Amino acid sequence: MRFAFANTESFQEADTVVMGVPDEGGSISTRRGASKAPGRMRRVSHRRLVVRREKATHLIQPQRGILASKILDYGDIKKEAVAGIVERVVRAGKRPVMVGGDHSITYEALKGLSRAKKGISFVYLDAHPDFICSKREYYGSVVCDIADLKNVDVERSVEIGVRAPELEEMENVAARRLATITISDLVGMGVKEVLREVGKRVGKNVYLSIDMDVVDPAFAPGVNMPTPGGLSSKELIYLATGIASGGLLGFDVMEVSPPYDIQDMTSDLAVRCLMETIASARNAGISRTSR
Ligand SMILES: [Mn+2]
Repeated sequence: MRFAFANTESFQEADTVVMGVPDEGGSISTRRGASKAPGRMRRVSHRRLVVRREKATHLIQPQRGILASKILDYGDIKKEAVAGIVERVVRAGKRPVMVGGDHSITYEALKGLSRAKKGISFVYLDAHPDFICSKREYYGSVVCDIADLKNVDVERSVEIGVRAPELEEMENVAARRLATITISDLVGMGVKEVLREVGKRVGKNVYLSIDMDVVDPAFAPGVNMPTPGGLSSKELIYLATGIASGGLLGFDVMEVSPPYDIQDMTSDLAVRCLMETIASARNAGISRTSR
């Protein structure tokens, strides 16, 4: 099964390449299930983004205009293959979109991206900084791992929605001068001002990573690390589409855990966020020849 919004089978024709990465080997949580997310999200997309009427099917369109993107669902791939495929997709002038799986997959994506592009900024939506450096290459060290990649510019990157940092993470954030817009900053600023701040901070090659635990458990209970006091569904979509419309190299949606979900509401939101973000993404930073 493919995502309901996939509308081409041709790599050549696609401008967006979506891949599932059903892997949670980088998670040390006792809550298992993130590897089930890509499959579940595809099924949910057919229930929630498709209207059936008199034998015909109609795809639900995004909020802003019609879905003009040519989207290939590449299917599920192994975590070890992510970096290579992302590199190939980006070099072909297309936008890679990863669906996890646990958050450590983001490091693999950035690894591939950083082989093809320079001056990469990341925008990281997460309840947690994921900036542990005393243990590496797991879902708690993602930002420490990607900060070490050449071509990733930490000082022109930003974390949004943080509300549950460990002491070590606060020290690492400060030491590496990573801008952080906590959830209370966001409440004070409003989402529109957050987007303005992001626009001022990031360079032209932007990668967006979404940990679904950035959303409040009231809207997204089916995650690895539910943390109260998070974004609403509409704030998530407003932020993700706003960031995307400024130009996006690629993005990911991680950490949905279907076994902990309630009537697929987290998968449903994640799928909606995928479709809306793809639809809003502008081609800035993407060209078939530049590197
Ligand atoms: Mn995370």
